[in-house]
Amino acid sequence: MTSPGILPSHQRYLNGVPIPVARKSLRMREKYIIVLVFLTFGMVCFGAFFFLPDLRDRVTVTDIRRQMQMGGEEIFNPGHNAIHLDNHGDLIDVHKIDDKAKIGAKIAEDWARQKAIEELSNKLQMPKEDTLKVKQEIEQEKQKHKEQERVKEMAIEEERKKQALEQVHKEHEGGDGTKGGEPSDPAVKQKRDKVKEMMKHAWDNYKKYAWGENELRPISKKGHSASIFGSSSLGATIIDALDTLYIMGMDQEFKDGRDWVATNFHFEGSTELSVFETNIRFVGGLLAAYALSGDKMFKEKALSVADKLLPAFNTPTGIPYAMINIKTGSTRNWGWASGGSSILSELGSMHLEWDYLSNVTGNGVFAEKVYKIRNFMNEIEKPMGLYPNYINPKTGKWGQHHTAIGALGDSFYEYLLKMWIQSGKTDPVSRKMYDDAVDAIEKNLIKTSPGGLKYIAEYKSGRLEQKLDHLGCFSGGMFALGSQGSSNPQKYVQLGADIAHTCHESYDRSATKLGPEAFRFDDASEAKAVRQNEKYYILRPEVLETHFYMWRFTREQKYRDWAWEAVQALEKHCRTDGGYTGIRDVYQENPQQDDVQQSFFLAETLKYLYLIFSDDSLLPLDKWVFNTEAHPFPINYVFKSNGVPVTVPVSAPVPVAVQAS
Ligand code: DMJ
Repeated sequence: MTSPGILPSHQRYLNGVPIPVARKSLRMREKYIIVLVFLTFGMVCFGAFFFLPDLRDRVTVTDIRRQMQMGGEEIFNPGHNAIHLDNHGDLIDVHKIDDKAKIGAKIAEDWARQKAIEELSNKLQMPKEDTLKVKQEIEQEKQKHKEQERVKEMAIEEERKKQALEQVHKEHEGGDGTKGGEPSDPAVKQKRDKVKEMMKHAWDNYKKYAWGENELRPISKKGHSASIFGSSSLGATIIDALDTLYIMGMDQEFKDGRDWVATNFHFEGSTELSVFETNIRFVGGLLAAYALSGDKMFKEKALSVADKLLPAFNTPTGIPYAMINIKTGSTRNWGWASGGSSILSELGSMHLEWDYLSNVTGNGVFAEKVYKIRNFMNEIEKPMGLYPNYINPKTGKWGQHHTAIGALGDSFYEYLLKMWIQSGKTDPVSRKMYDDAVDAIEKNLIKTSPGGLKYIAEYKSGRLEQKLDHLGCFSGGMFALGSQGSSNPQKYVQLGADIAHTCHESYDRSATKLGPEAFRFDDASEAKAVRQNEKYYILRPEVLETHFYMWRFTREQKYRDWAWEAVQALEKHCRTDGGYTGIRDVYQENPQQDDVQQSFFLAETLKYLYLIFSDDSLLPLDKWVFNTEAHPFPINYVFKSNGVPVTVPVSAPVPVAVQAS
């Protein structure tokens, strides 16, 4: 018998009948084809073994998110440690080893499962299919139970966070140091009562003539609003005044203000307003009212305001724009600010409010924004160690090299120090930034006039301007406050005292005993305004703020005396029967009045005066830190990403890699 062969061969025919051909071996071509078929088969098996995904261990979106949350270099460089050397020093790919092991484990697991079902069905004397069904039902039950356990655990975790938050709130809200502080000396008490009466006069008239408006025109006896507040009546004076009313024990007034906020304050419908002013006055005022009273309504309102400001931070650097339209969310900077730059004092005065807000709401988005700014400003190169007043939020490059501790710069420095204080002095980054900034200011800007007055000059594109703003007078208090934790406390209390003295001189050298908006140190005059447009006084607090800190740090009577001089001057030149007004020229015996009662007069000026004549137990400085609008926040709140406040600083987000020139 001949074998038919597995492949076609050349058939021969005789008279049309095929002749059977017997062949001993295959032809060459046939051999090649057979080899090729085996090779292909081998490769398919090889490919399946090494490259088919293991369906059981599929990677999910949740896995990816978890990986990203865990952070680490491997997110961006996943293969960086996948290649290892084996015992012989040859390269091996650990992923392949891993795959093999997984396949092996899966086969073993399937086999074990089969076996277990067989054993079980033998025991139960059931057919295999039924045993399988029972097993599946048991599995489903187990899954259900697991899910219920997971939900339970989540609820317990949520409860734990809530309780932790509430515990921290309890420790900080209300309670000691938020009321009282009555001085034992009756003469001092009398002065304090006078300040309280001034507050009542300012408040009552606002309530009578401008309730719900932003500010009061005390002479025209009607409402007033500056462009910083946008187009709506947002009750700026009410919100700025709440905490002052609270600490003064003006309970009915506080309640009236509280009820207005609860029913009428809706942060919407307004057009374009200042991100900075809205933050320091509204977010700050509402949060302080919450911190003092524990009334959660204030916290909710603060959150509603801050939420609307968020789009201002959508810049490549995280540095916010100055203005925001809260209807449309559109943002912009002022053209006059070095070609559309953001302003140092504004971008740097968000931290205290937003960090605290994140802590009391458990929503980390606010803290993340301000840490991003803080880190960016830390990383950026500073000309001569100084921070210029302007920076472009898109490119991260400095604008005009103009540095000042007064207007445009002031509260940036204040917040560096206070971030550290707010953290319970545990945040070394902010402290170092503050110390370095003060070093650079000392080296480059602090001068002494021929008459012996210390002041902080302004640096403007290569030259010094011998001028100090009223706004810059806050720095005396800041230096004293920063003396704690510095390498030379005595030196900084002294610097604070020197600035306090100079600023007091600017008051004392005027006819009204109130200080001008800015004063110069030229040959002809010292601590006096020279230009007409620098001679006004608009009820600003900064000089009294410094007297307050100096009083607390030194106990020197002169600070109380200087504060009292200011009370008398305010009563003489600024009090009207419809409230308090600013004046146009401090050097005139009978100055013209500007007919505006600024909201910060109630928030800051009267608060600092009241505190100067109070005992230290009212808002003690180791428990409270004031924002730049004098709104007090509790110390020791530091944001942590799980929403639970702790007393150690968060490791802040990495700054974006934009460099300034
Ligand atoms: C207040 O709104 C704040 O103190 C701010 O930091 C600077 N200007 C005014 C008061 O002068």
